[in-house]
Amino acid sequence: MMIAITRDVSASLADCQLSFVDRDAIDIERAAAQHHAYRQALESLGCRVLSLPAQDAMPDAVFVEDVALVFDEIAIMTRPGAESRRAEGASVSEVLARYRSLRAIEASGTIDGGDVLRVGRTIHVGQSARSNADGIQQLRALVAEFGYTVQGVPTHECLHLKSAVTQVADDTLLIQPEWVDRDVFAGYRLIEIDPDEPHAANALRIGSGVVYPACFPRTRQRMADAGIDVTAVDLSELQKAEGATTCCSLVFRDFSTA
Ligand code: CIR
Repeated sequence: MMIAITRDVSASLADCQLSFVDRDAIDIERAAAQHHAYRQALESLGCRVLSLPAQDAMPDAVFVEDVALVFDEIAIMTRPGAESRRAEGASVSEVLARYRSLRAIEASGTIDGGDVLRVGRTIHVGQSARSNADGIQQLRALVAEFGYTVQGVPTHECLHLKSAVTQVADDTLLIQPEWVDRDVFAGYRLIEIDPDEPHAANALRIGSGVVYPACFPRTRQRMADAGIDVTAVDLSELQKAEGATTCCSLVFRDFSTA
């Protein structure tokens, strides 16, 4: 059984952090409806979805991916790079503590979960404005005993590593080569996004399927052509807050029901 931790959309989402997209009016009711459909997509792919109540004082709290890293062996509470987001983790850690032994990134390290892409025993970490060298070194030390290798990866013109590259099948990554060097991922089968859809590299893999924004039909077709089963969801309002599919959940295996 897979668990997906999510959190309802904050009424204050319009006050979110923005780095690489221009501020545009966000329809909160529509964002909440899209988030509901996203949760249903996770359920349709076999997740048990846990919904935390909205945190209206924290505009970006819907993006739960950034506050924790969940591995099979442990979970690590991150220290998000944006100071406004540092209080978001407390309620998530209460839930995660039921499933994993918890560790934490300490000051002055910073990591955003959106920068962390684990593929097998390799953990790629974006060297972005949100994740610093101290955070990456702390992560390396925390996971070494479990046999993971941690590799820093420079990113350009995007918020997080997973804005630029995500895993869509066992050996296959979806990549935006203008935002991350594709040579770093030369050992994998790579699907490039369609150049007309620059934000199209963020896909959420669950089991043998992928949850994916409806607004990138060309890249979706590339995945379909590669045999990948894609569930499309409309996330337009969350995308205005610079979030997309991976960032709205923390998905992990529940060993207590395995
Ligand atoms: C932020 O700038 O932190 C939020 N507005 C968006 C976070 C998106 N997180 C993610 O993709 N992992």
